[in-house]
Amino acid sequence: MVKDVAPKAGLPADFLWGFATAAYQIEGGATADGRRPSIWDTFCKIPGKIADGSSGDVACDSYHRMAQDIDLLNKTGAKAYRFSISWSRVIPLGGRKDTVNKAGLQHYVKFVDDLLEAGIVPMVTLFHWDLPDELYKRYGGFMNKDEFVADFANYARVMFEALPKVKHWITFNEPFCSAVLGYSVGQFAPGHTSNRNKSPIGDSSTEPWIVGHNILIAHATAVKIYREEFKPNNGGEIGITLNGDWVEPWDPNDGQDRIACERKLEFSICWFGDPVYFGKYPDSMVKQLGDRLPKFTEEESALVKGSNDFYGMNHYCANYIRHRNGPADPNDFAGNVDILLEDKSGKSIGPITQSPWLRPHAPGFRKLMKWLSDRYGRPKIYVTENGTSVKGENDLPKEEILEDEFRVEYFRTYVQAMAEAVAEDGCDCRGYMAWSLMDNFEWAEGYETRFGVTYVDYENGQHRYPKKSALELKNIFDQYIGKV
Ligand code: GBH
Repeated sequence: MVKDVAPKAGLPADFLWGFATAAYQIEGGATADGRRPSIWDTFCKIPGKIADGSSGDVACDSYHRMAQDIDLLNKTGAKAYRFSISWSRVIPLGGRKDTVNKAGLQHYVKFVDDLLEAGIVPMVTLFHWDLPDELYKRYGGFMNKDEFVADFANYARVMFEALPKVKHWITFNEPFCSAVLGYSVGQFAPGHTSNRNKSPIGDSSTEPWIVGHNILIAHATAVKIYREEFKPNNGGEIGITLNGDWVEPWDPNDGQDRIACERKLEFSICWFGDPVYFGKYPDSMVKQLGDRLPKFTEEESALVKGSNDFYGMNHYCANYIRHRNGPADPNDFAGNVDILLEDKSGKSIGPITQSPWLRPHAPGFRKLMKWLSDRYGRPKIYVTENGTSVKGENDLPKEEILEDEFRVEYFRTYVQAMAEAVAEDGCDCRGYMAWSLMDNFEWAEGYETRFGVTYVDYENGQHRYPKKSALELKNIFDQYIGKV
């Protein structure tokens, strides 16, 4: 018998940790200083799309509370802050021939200066789902490759130029969600789907694949611009953030379920990851989707291949995967599998939360980090999101919300799993941003689902109250940092 030894766990001394947010989820100020609508402003106006009928019009009012948010970050001990830019605040109509809004741009220049002054490292996402609405109306947004790529490139250049002090750039957050939730399921803006009960327009069998392809080209174009025109002087780094949850077979004794797990990872993560690291789509996707999956021209493939200085990893949970028999439905986007929360014996993958898709399963974090590290040749990884909602949290009195032991336990176990991936498995993980700094607009779920380490009192002037988890993260990281 081998004696059980606790796994080694540690993180490098210069490990960057902090919190993440996104512009539309926290800023509010929807029409302040010349901002124009994004596709999310428009989507929120359609009755039935957002659970509580809300929008990001006011949200956490962060546009007017920069100093408060920085104070909050300081209270937590965070070393870094990941936030996103509202494209239609900076270029209200969005396009390369449209005017740049000085006031909108200046807001971010000042915010970056103030963060740095407070000793907090900014990590900036250029695109977290809020496409300028005008670009959608003008030419179909993501669906129009030439126009979209050129307009994104212009916007990216404007931001690189304006924020030379930013050293960590993320092009796109979770392109999977823009493509699948926006153009297949229809749950996110702009709400395209083949389901005619939900939308008069959309083709779930083709559009998500075109959108994903065009986002990859836009990402790689922005990276090329950064590397050629800005990196030599500014010395920063740039990458894309991909969502990805871990997978376990529904029936561990069924070889087909085990193969289905790999296929599910390929459809959700490698759809974007393989082009970025290998210049091509995974074989499983080519096989299932045939001509519906766009082909990279040689030039595109060369452009996209190698377009990451780091891998941005968003990770929340795990699922059980069951293979399906027979040919895949033309609208399938998961690799012809069922995504389940319970295995064959009825065991849940983890405890229930407020989010139907999210059940914590910390061992999956270590396994996925290792899986990614192996597949992509041990890239430098930043965890750009990780966090949880809490079942029924919104219905509790404030004093109880502030004692969010469930969230604290989530962070304890997930950070431990990450520290094991580094110390035991040799993963090159250099940073971690918890989702989220504060409760915010949780997209189609509105404000009922809270992901924050800070309670935001929406009824009473958007006041912020740190929960237990806000203050606990520093203690958690202190245990591991410098121990590897
Ligand atoms: C993140 O995405 C977002 O970046 C952030 O803005 C958001 O607030 C946060 O998480 C919390 O939700 O079953 O195939 O349809 C969430 C990750 C990825 C969760 C896709 C739901 C559904 C996959 N999402 N997933 S599928």
